[in-house]
Parts: sequence; structure tokens; C-alpha cells
Amino acid sequence: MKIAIVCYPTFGGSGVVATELGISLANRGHEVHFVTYRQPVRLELLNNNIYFHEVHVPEYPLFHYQPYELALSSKLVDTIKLYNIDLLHVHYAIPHAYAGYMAKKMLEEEGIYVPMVTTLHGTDITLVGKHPFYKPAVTFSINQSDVVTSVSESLKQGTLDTFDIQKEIVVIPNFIDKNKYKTSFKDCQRSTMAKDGERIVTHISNFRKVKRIPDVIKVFYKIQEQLPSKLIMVGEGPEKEGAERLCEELGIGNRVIFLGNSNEIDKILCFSDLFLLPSQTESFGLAALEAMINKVPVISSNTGGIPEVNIQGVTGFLSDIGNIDEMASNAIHILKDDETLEKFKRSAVEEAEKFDILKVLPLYEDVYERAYKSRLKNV
Ligand code: GMT
Repeated sequence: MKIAIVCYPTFGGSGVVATELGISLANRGHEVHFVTYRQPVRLELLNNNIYFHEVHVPEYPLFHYQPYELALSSKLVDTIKLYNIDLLHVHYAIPHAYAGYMAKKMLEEEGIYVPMVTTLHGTDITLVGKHPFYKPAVTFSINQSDVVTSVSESLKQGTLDTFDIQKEIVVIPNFIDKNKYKTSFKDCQRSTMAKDGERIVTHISNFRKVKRIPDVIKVFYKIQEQLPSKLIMVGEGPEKEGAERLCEELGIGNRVIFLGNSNEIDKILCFSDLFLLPSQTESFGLAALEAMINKVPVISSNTGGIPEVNIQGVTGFLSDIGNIDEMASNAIHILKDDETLEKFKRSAVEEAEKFDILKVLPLYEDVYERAYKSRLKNV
């Protein structure tokens, strides 16, 4: 099948899912066309079946906001026509489903019918999408999609509770490629980050408010009071500066390493002992799953779809949002001796393997088939 994928090309989870999905589809013989404003961060254009089409939005002084949706839908129309695309898959409803719908309609004027699959990822529903300024357009574009998927049961329920949705929503979870981890990093080189006997705690995100970055620091503060340890903070975002300040105020600046954005997530997780994800809302928690496949147990909040990934007392522990004391004491329980840590590490990887791409990819292919059949009805 020839598939056009629209996504955010940045370090966010939806972009990662879209990119890894596209790469796997290309490896299965599909022709995949990424249409976005920059080459996605995890995309290497070394596969014959992968194409990248950049959306340009020319600056014009009259516009306070440059009309990205307009440029995207025009680029979609051109790409779909030029490459005879069979199906459009948009990740993150805002504004991609809306722009996709416009492209579909323009193409229909020319007698071309392209089905659209929309994947809901998280804040496109739970935070941004339900804002009254966006809600009518988001509801409309979800309902106009040929097939809608969401990354967790929790997000599906949240969508049905918040919007007037007339469509079935198919749950397809985030995934990892288990084979990739079997072959990667035998030597983790932990000595570059911590001394012998120190535990390494890690957090990876785009440092937005929703990630509750101060909770990460406060939980770690309590851990390091009991156990020699280091905290590695990976990512960039609006909360980073405040986090650095908080570490200084708490006197733990020398125990916390801020690495910025990284393309070496697996290398970092390879030497990590524990992952912290105390988010305010999290539709799935891809970062937690990536930690688990790298044998890293997770201390998280119990919000959204996280309980579908992090299993209480097995792969880590979950607490109410903001319960720093409980998160810290559970973390210390996992980290206190090698035997307990090893048990959690084993369970984390076992659970993560259930989300292998080989199990998840056919679910997307089924959805594509279903959407494609809707095309046959329309031509
Ligand atoms: O909704 C967001 O925060 C953006 C999005 C992204 O692009 O990072 O993240 C969401 O999608 C991921 C991939 O499906 C999920 O694993 C994340 O849990 C989800 N983030 C939130 O719900 C906060």
C-alpha cells in the first residue's frame, strides 16, 4: 500500500510512534511518505520505501499566525496525486485531522478518494483538543475520519466522554521493537554517569507542565537522602530552567545531570536503574514502555493509560498524582538491594515485550484494510 503519514517531527511521543510505524511499514514492503515541516527526528532516509516531503509555510507580514494547516493540506493534495497514495494516516488530531479532511475534500473535487485514518495520542484530546476554542473542529475532524484509533483504552474512554463521537474508536497501543533491544548495548558504560554503588534514576520528556517536573526532582531528593544516587534528566522544554533552579535550591545540583534532547535514549536507559514518570495526564506513556524494554522499572502516577503499561508491584509502582512521599518510598523499595531491583527489571522487560511491533503492526494493517474498503465504497 502507498501510505502518507502526517505527524509532528519533534521528540514528542506521537512523532516517535508515527516514525517508527512508518519505518516498520516500509520494511514490510509498503511505500511510506512522511509529510511534515521537518524530517522526523528518528527518521533516517536509508530505506527505498521511505520518502519525506517537507511542508513550507512562507512568512508573510500580514499574518500574525502563519497558516500551517493550509500549507499542509495543499502539500497533501500534491503528494497524494503525484505518488498515487492509497491512504492517509494522520497522527495527533490537531491540526492534522482537520488539514487531512480538507485535503480529502479537495481531492474528491477531482474524483480522487483517499481514506483517512486518525490516531489520537493524548493532549490532542485530554488537554488542548477539549478547549472550547478547538472542540467543534476536533469533534468534526474525528467524525469525518474513515477510521479512528487511540493509543489506550483510557484515551478512548476520555474521547467518548468529552466529545460527541459517532465513530468506533479502535485501541492500538504504543509499541517497541523487541529485536532491536536484544542486539543493542552489551556494555552500558555506567561509569561515565555514576560511581560504583550509586543508583541511576532517569526521567525523559519534553519538560512541559503536564510532566510535573518538580515532582521528579522532589522524588529524587528523597531517594538520594537514603541511597547514593544520580538523576539523569533528558529532554528540553519550558520547565527545564525551573528544574535546574530547584536542584540548586535543594542542594542537589551535583547529583542531577541535564542532558538535553538526545537521540541516544537506549544508551541512556541501558545504564538506568529506575524511571520516573509522575505526569498529570498521560494517555499511554511511551517513555515508560521504552524504559521497561531496556529493563528499567517505573515509578509513575496512576493517571490515564499508564496503568495499562506499568503494572503495580510488578514492573514498578503507581501512585496518585503528586504523592511524592509514596513515589519516593516505592522507589527506595525497588532500589534498596540488588535482588529486588533485578526482580523488577526482569518483570519490566517481560511486560514490555507484550507491546512488540510484530504484534502491533498487524493491528494497524487491519485498520488500513478497513479504511481502504471504505474507499471502494466511495469510488
Ligand atoms: O499529547 C502529548 O503530550 C503529545 C504526544 C507527543 O507527541 O508526545 O504524547 C502523547 O502521545 C504519546 C504517543 O502515543 C503517548 O505515549 C503519551 O502518553 C502522550 N502524552 C500525553 O498524554 C501527555
